[in-house]
Amino acid sequence: MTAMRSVSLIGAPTDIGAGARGASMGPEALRVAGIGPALQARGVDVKDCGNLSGPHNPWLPPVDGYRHLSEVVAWNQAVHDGVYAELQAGRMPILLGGDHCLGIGSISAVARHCRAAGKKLRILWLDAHADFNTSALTPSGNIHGMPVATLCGFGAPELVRIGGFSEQSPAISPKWVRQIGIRSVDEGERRFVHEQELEVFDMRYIDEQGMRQSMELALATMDANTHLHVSFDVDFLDPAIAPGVGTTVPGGPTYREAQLCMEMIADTGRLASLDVMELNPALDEKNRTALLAVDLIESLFGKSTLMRKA
Ligand code: HAR
Ligand code: MN
Ligand code: MN
Ligand code: MN
Repeated sequence: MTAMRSVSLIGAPTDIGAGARGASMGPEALRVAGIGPALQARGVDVKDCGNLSGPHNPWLPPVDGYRHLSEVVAWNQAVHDGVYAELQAGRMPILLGGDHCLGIGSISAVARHCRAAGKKLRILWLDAHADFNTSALTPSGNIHGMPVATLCGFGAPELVRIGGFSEQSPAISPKWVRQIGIRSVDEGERRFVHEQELEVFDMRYIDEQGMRQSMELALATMDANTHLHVSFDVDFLDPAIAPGVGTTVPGGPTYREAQLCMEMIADTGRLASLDVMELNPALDEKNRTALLAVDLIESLFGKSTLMRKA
């Protein structure tokens, strides 16, 4: 990596799509854990854009399979505009969530940018969950369980169309997505994942083949023209090391597995945008989950124990 990278931190302090309150405090917890200085130490030029704003969380039950749909639309439009502006300025956006419904705004902006620039897009979805529900399939109505399906064109029209996309021409194709660490998928969601042929490296696969083999396959088919987007849901990590999330699922990657995952992404040199989502300081212990997230992001930006040959 020769060119100095320019990163823009964009805070999205909301839990509007989640089933538990508190992810709205995620951006500040990541700043307190030192995300800015950690990136600067990697030789990155860091600009903190501050926080976006949007409607408060009214904490209401779902309507027609969606909780807080109009508020989720408003927040995602704000995220889309914020992320798109930084990409157009030639900077790498890092979205500080906020719950994972905001992946819709972030990734639609990245897709719009790639479409205009003629770039190939690959999305690595690091998560305990597939986030591939629709309003008909969801057991909860929480839109943070729906971003991947929505981006693929299966979602509320107001969300599918953010960034000028449509049901006929959605932001992304399921073929561009690789999911890692999955271990909680709802019944109807599972069928839909198979039907749409999402490429999933679930925990069973990682147990059997190892993180190295999983990441080698997930990172294959990238070339010099690829924009790699990483959507990092902090609940990807095992709850023993990362308790500060709203929906913990046992049996996630260990500290070493997560480090290897990040290091292998860094080695590609293709990382061009990032979401850090679902961190919930209200459920954390002395900010340890935020500190761990920052540690892993350092690895994502090339920090390794020993100097490597160029
Ligand atoms: N699958 C469940 C649902 O749709 C839980 C989704 C939880 N999602 C997140 N993001 N925490 O991955 O309700
Ligand atoms: Mn998620
Ligand atoms: Mn999750
Ligand atoms: Mn590290």
